[in-house]
Amino acid sequence: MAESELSQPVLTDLLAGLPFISRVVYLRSTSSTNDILKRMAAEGAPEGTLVLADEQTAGRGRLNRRWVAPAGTSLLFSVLFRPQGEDHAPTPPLYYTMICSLAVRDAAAQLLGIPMGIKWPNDLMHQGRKLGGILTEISTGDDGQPYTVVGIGLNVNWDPSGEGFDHPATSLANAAGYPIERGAFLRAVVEGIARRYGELRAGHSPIAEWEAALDTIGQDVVVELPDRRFTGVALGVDADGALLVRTDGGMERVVVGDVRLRHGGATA
Ligand code: BT5
Repeated sequence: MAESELSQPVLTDLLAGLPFISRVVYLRSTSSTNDILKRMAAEGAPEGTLVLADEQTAGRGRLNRRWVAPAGTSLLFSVLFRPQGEDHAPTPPLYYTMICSLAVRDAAAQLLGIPMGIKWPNDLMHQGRKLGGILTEISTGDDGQPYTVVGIGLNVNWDPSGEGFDHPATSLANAAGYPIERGAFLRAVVEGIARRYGELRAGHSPIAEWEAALDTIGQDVVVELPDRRFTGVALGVDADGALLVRTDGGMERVVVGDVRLRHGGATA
């Protein structure tokens, strides 16, 4: 596969006919696709709106960390989930992170034969290196209904290994050994998101599959919270996706935090 240029017509064409996707916006350069889509959502954008940029000047990770990617080398996009007529408790935001992570993992396996793992809660990993990350943000509309913007950043055709990020990093092209056609990969990911979202709406929980894809489970971990840090063994996740860690002092339930494998190992 060869690297390809993205543009508004290319993107519209690529994603045409997919269920769930209602509107597609291509931006050559923008601040952050999450920020743009949140603004559009506040102004009433429909569920299934997707914003993709070739460059972000203020790409964000969690806790206001930076997401860095040279122009044209990556997939940087955000998707709006705004389910109508939910008559049950709102979907936990982490469920959206889960279906998107699993969709990326499937696309990497099916299109490129690359095994990927997921590091709780939002890191996409290959052999202990970070390939991508997900930023899920929830807001409430004027109608009082919550909506969720999920931003996905994937390193595709560049080598981030020398950038000095918090974790060792890699890209799809590094993992595959050849340049990747971004459009084809994007389409496979978005197709997977649409399918998995349909299943979620039909009442199917992604928890079991996501838990099975987590590199973190069964490992000695170091958990870093905003105010403290502890070590233990990651045993699993609960129904909200919170990480359950057994420590010397008992069981900890981690909702927000960073988790590192204690010995730096990884399975995928
Ligand atoms: C994430 O945060 O991993 C979520 C990243 C989400 C980025 C997407 S791009 C489209 C959308 N628009 C946005 O503005 N954001 C989303 P976190 O787990 O907090 O990790 C952030 C950390 O990853 C940084 O502090 C860096 O150390 C590292 N990092 C930054 N850029 C990276 C890259 N390209 N590859 C690997 N690691 C990176």
